[in-house]
Amino acid sequence: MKVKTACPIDCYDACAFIAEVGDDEEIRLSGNPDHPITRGTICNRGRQLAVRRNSRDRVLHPMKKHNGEWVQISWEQALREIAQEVERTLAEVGHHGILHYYDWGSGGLLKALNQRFFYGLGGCSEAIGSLCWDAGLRAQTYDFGQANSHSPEDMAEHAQAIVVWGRNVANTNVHMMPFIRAAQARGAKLVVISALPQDAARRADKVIYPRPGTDGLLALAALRICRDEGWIDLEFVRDAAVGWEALAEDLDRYDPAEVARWTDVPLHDIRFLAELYGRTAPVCTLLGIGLQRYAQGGQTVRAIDALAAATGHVGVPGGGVNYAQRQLSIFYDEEAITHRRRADVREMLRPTLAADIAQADPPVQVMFVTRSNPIAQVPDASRLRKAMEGIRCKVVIDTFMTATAACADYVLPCTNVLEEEDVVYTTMWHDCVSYARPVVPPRGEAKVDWQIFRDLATAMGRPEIMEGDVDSWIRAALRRWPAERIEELRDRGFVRLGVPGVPWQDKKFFTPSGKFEFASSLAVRDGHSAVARIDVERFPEDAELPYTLLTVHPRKWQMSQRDTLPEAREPYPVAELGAEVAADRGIQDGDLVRVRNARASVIARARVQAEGHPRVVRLEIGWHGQGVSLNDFTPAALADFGIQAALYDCLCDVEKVSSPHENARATGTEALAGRV
Ligand SMILES: Nc1nc2c(c(=O)[nH]1)N[C@H]1C(S)=C(S)[C@@H](COP(=O)(O)OP(=O)(O)OC[C@H]3O[C@@H](n4cnc5c(=O)[nH]c(N)nc54)[C@H](O)[C@@H]3O)O[C@H]1N2
Ligand SMILES: Nc1nc2c(c(=O)[nH]1)N[C@H]1C(S)=C(S)[C@@H](COP(=O)(O)OP(=O)(O)OC[C@H]3O[C@@H](n4cnc5c(=O)[nH]c(N)nc54)[C@H](O)[C@@H]3O)O[C@H]1N2
Ligand SMILES: [Mo]
Repeated sequence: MKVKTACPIDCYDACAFIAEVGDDEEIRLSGNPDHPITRGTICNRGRQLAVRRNSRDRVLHPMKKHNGEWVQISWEQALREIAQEVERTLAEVGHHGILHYYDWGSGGLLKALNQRFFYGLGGCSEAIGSLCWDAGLRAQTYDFGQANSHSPEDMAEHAQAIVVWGRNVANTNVHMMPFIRAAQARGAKLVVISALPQDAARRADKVIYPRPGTDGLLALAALRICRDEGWIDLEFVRDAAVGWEALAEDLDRYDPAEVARWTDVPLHDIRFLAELYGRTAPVCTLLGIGLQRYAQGGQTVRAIDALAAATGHVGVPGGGVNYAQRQLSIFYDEEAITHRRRADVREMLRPTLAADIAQADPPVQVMFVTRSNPIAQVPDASRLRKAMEGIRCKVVIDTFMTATAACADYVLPCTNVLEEEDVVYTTMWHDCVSYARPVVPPRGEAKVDWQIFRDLATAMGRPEIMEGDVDSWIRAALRRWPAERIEELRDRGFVRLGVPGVPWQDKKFFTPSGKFEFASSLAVRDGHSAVARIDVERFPEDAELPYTLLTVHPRKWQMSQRDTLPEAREPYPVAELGAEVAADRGIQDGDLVRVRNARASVIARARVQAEGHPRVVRLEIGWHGQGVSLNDFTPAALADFGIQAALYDCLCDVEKVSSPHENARATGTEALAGRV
């Protein structure tokens, strides 16, 4: 039997699946070949969803922690006890005493119904802001009015050069690669600018490895060269933009020779970049999320926007500064199913969650976690562990006993996407949306999230909060769609919404001036400089911690969702070390090393990298073991714009601890490593 369904993973690509079910509910997932973007191929993360569905380690029953041990309980008991905890909290401190922490572990539209339960109680405390991409979104809001991307086909057909700037395309956005290859086959050049070595660099005509967090300087120095050489699109800056003069004057701050020293990018490469943007047309920039996870991450994105805009690559086929795809929000009405506007919500910030919980008045008495694994993903995670200890009742809804679930009092088993009906609507890139339908029945006693909240509402005598059914909710949230389109979505398994493939072609922007804003009035309103500005004083320096630790997205799995992979059983994570780190510390491939900073330390297996910035250490996020989450290393600091965690402003040191031979005898890694 073949079923059309969809991948709900938080990702650029958002694949449409074909699922084939064999004996014993064995499931084989492949890509839907009709999908115009993902074209029948899927990645290992997608395939793992079938393995996760059938995994032995999956949580199949409601669990309660009793004297530190997990015991299986009935749904009836779980719901009754949790309902009592919620009611007690409402009576003692009111709805702000209930915290709902969620993220985008599933991109199903109906997952928003989780929020509806809490809004239906009158409100709650809720985590807002982003561990992901908010500084960059805000930067593009200042410049363009909204973060819009070109269609992949437009890039493939028209770009003369593609600059992959801080996006790990070959791993985090795999379906971009065929479009890049198509452009290259036409003769387009590929340039990769990355702090870390990247698979896509093998296909590149040019690779630049800047010091982490300094790309804004690089962009502004290149723009200064363009200004001095007269490589500016004068028509664009005069007719379609405001503030070019102010920025042009400000560029005097960025002497290319000095910038070369700060960024570790040779002067001739800064010149190369200037020539590329100044003298090639059109240039398509594919901007990643990584480079805005710094104290000046928002300014960095503005600097790159400015470079591309001033040299004439905005609003033209084959151009664009492609960071996110916000043209799609008009198609969905989440409010219609969540009713958030009626609720009284106390906001806490994802990047500083531990401190916000610790300071909360009234205090948080009950915490719910859905679609997320914050102990693995929130910066300075050990503080969050402590903050959670102070919360009377913690409920985690998930399919596995995650690092966060381990800190909970109740774990409630939810369905895997292959057991659900939903509209999967989150993509960070293209304009397709997919339909998920049940391929197999729920395993064990698992229930879909909305059903868990409906049952909880019923246990509280408040069933009206979760009134409705799948069909009526989908029609309400998609109420702006013609009815035929919903039918098409169900029949084909996906639809293409059809947004402009070349945003801003009419040179009308969503900014207050209606133009591209090199000088932004909204930035000034928010307390920032009017024009993109990078301040070298704000780059972190610490003589004791000479290297930058980048805890980036894993190649083979999605964030912490690695339970079904062999890596999950490895006692040591792999630390990829830049060439200077290895040379300074006398480390060779395969050595066991200690990576440490003031917050944490971990024993890792070294892999020395010839490529990449030489003073960078890479650990793939989502690993946990030795009593640590890799986010024990990261600071709970905010980036400049929006509400964004500056996760990559993280310094560290590395030392060799023993040879691989001693590894076999290395016992008690807990004693060697841990939270400091
Ligand atoms: N395989 C896989 N794919 C994923 C995910 C996953 O977990 N695994 N997660 C999904 C999600 S949630 C997201 S947000 C996206 C993220 O997708 P990406 O933006 O591609 O990945 P990140 O891990 O956020 O950022 C890492 C990249 O940023 C670069 N980088 C870091 N700092 C700098 C810098 O200062 N300058 C420059 N030039 N480059 C820098 C690194 O070299 C690396 O290539 O991926 C999605 N896709
Ligand atoms: N140090 C560091 N930290 C980071 C990042 C980084 O690059 N470095 N990246 C950040 C980014 S970009 C992001 S997006 C966040 C991601 O943060 P999270 O979204 O918390 O990441 P995951 O580890 O994927 O955890 C998702 C959890 O949701 C569960 N889940 C999946 N589907 C469902 C469902 O339908 N219902 C329920 N109830 N649960 C479900 C999964 O089993 C998994 O345990 O992490 C951020 N944290
Ligand atoms: Mo993300």
